[in-house]
Amino acid sequence: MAAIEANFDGIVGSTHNYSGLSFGNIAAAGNAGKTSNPKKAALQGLEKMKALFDLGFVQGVLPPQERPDINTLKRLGFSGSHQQILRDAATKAPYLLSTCCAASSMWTANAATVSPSPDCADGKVHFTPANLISQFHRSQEHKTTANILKKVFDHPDYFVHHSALPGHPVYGDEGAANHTRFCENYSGQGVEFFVFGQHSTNPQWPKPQKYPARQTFEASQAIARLHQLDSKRAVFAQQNPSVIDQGVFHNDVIAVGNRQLLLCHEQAFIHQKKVYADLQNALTHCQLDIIEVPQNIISVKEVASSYLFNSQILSLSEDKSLLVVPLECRENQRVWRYLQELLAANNSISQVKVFDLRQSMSNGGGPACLRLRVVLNEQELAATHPACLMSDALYKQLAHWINIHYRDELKFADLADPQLYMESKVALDELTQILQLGSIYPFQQDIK
Ligand code: SUG
Repeated sequence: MAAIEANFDGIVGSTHNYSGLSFGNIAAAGNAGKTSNPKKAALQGLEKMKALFDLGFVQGVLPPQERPDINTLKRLGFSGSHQQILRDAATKAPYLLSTCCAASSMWTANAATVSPSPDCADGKVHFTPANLISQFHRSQEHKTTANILKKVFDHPDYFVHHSALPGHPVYGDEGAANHTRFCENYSGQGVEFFVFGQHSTNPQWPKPQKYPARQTFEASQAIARLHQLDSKRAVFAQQNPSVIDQGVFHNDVIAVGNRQLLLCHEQAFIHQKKVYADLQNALTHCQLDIIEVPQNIISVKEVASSYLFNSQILSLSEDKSLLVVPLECRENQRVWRYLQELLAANNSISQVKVFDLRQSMSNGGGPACLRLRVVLNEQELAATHPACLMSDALYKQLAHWINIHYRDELKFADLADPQLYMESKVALDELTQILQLGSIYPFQQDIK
């Protein structure tokens, strides 16, 4: 049966702001305190979705989360009306208010790890929401993410939903940002590639010194077990700790792969040549095509600022691919020159498309961060919630919805504005109607 790769992008939430919450994420730290534009952020994301839909790709949308997250503030000891909780948090614990307002669920590459049905022993698509425990503001996402994924992929014959891994540092999991799949065709069995930042239970293994390694070996192994992967077709590699210390906080900031192609920096992994050999050994049916970018052509520093590898590789045909890159790649002369050379060389990347995703990029999220890849065969696609699949009509509805409900300026002081909280609830309630998702948010369940 034919299969395709669908990309489910996160809709940016109405509280999108720059709070500098993610230690080790250089863009987020550098933009802390700046005024954000949630409307622009959401529209920039939507334009990318629509452009890829217009090119014929299957494009899905995933809704944002309930923010401000009053329930978490309550769990942390704030009480009273929502007005009082927001005011108290803003004055007594501003950091907590920021964490409970982050719109970080927009980066759906961190929503879950997904294994397509040909890879799993039971022949079903497996989903494990990422616990995201490395950053407090993101550790609140997985429960709602699980609710959403269960609604969008809701058929026991085709989809299996696991709980997030235990919330302990040994099992730190950041989802598909550290997971890539190689295959000859989407419909056949593939090789799943897990990249971890540290081995938690064995102190002998190298670790970054400055910034956290968010994904653990133990988490990646647990996911491979849960998803019933064939051990001969699952490859585990360690991310180079020195690049984590230079701001490469996820593997998808320094490597991207699709089908037979791996595009990565020469310093992406420990024992890089062995990683290539392991992947090729596992990929028995076809030749792995590796494009390795040397440090003297593009440095790790430029990797972290341009997000060249946080690109999307989309299959245009059997042997041609489109590379979707952020505007920052065109603004960096060396990166842009490299991309022109890549296009001129006779390899599978035949087109490059540039998107302005500056609002998301300023928090360290590029094109690839904004999407969760789900490989689906015809039956699985037919069983996927249709109201979350992009269409001309949905695009118009979402653009209208964003224009009506989103602000075009947000500063820290606005996060405590009770009006923002009400606006966000009204908008999300309407969105669940547009996407026909029923009640997915805590505030909707409270009302029942
Ligand atoms: O987890 N930034 C996100 C960016 C995630 C990018 N995702 C991938 N590489 N797949 C993070 O660090 C910043 C929020 C703030 O500081 O306000 C933030 O959460």
